[in-house]
Amino acid sequence: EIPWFPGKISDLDKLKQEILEAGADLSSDHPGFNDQEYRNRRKQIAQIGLNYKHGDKIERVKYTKEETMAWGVIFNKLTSMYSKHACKEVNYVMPMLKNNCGYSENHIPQLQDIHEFLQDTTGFRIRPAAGLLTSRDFLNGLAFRVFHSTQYIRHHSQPLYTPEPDVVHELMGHVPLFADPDFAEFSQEIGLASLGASDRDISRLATLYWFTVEFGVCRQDGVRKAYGAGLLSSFGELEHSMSDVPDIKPFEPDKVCEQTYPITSFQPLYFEAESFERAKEQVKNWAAHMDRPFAVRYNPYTNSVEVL
Ligand code: H2B
Ligand code: FE
Repeated sequence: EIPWFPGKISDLDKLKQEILEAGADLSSDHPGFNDQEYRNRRKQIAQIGLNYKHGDKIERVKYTKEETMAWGVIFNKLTSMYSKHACKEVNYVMPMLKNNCGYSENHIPQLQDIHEFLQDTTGFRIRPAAGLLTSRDFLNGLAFRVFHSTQYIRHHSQPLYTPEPDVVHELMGHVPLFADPDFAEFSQEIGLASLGASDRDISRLATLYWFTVEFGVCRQDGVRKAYGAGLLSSFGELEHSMSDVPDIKPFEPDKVCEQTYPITSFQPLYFEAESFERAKEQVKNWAAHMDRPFAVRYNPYTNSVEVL
């Protein structure tokens, strides 16, 4: 039995937006757990994602002073580290995000502006998401070059910590590389592999995603650099990943997809990719041997998937 999957881009409206635990009702160690005002705010912003339909303009959020200040603290800390530790593609794109999307210390960028910028660079799209999606739904979106992004921000009491994705993680961590053509292709390749995949293969793909898009490092001009969003959005882990503390292994999908990992502490192990282009080929080859009785091909003219 092949699990249902979206065949055309507007089918993404049919995803149930089944929001996983951390986002739906905040668990008890969450910094915002006891703040009723924060919880209401989260609900209000989540509604934008729940109402969204393909082709709509993404409703703008009027962020409060408190929210913008939390953004500013992290924005400054992270950007000061990028020139040294982020991969060159991120450093190439950051100035464009400042010029085109209002990235600055005093302003939380709006998803609609980023969406339009990505449309012009790699054709990536943004859909507002109410919270953490299931791996299957999230990866299925990538097949269509759609990035499901949260729109709320972490609790202001702890600007350097969040137990779940928030707008800082999405906009600082993920967005810059979705503007890079090779990385965009790489991400779509993981997405296409997820369409109709077995639960077992979805879990393998989520692990590949974890060790690349979230926590990937690469080597550029002989120096280790960060490209994973979990690193680019956490100054503590960015420092850790560039130190000689963690173990570093070459990126090999067969091994990576079975690797276990902690989710509440810094990673003890990172995989180093040669380049996004090479990583894309590796994932493509890996996907060709997946346990799936069909292959898929993306039709960019119609934004639909052909099943072969
Ligand atoms: N949902 C949302 N809203 N944003 C993410 O970055 C995200 C997600 N990542 N669901 C997914 C899960 C990722 O951790 C993998 C594919 O499991
Ligand atoms: Fe992420």
